[in-house]
Amino acid sequence: MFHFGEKFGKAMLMLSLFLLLFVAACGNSDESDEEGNENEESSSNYGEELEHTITGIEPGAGITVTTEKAIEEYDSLNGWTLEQSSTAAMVKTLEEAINNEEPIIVTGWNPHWKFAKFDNLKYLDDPENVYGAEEDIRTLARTGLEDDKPNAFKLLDQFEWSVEDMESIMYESQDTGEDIDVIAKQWVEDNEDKVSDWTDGVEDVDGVEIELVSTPWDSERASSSVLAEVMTQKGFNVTVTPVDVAVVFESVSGGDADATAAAWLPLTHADFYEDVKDDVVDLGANLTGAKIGLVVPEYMDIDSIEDLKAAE
Ligand code: PBE
Repeated sequence: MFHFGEKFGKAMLMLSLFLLLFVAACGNSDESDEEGNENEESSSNYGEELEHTITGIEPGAGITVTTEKAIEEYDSLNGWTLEQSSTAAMVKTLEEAINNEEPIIVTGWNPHWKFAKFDNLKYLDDPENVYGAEEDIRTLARTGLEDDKPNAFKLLDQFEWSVEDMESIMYESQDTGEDIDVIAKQWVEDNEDKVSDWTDGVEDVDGVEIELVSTPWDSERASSSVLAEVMTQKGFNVTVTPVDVAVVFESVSGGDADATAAAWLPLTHADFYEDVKDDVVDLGANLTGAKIGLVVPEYMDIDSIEDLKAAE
């Protein structure tokens, strides 16, 4: 009994020592794993958490096409997908993620009120320059417009304003719930100086028809509404039709529409523009300093598209 007891005791001692070492070893390896993740692969989990999905907007948008290019261009975006839906759905998903401090990557742009509503957003660096640094919003006219409707052409050519001008309309509409059209009319009334530069040398007309094409985003609803109001005051009979980006370029180059003030270049609408550039008249930028790219909340621990990890 005694011997057995002694042996049993020793065995128990060995067992508990073994267990102690085993547990300690496990604990240790857990810790070093976590540390390893934090130090070397801090961003690797976002891909898994997001199921390698970027939250996008409408299929017909320039930024959708550009983001498909980014996915091809960046090794770090290998195996990622762009989920296309609508701008409203993107903003809703973004808001939910921010409320829960969860990671999210959206296709984003300025001017847009999301940067005012959520003050913690940042663009991811784009070292391959797929999205470019700054975009212009240009006015394009159909060939022949200058001869057919010289006063319309002159006004469209002279139309230019700033990011702040455009945003003031977008923000106010967002804050008050009032339609962009109504706010744009008020903006025209309040900004006589700018408007008189646009209409300088433009003669009043009597019901000349003008067909503008535009896109359905708030930025372009603001510019088209302002232009339509100013042209209406000069006596034009203005129609604004919001269409897909592809249709904007087709209809101006084909002569079905007179002009658009909604061309984001040099990159956002590059593919659409390339196809028609010899068949449209480029009236230059009506706004400079626009931007597109991949946008994330600041609490995400990444700064560049290259910080993301390809899907395995
Ligand atoms: N946007 C806003 C549009 C143009 C205006 C950047 C979403 C796009 O075509 O991507």
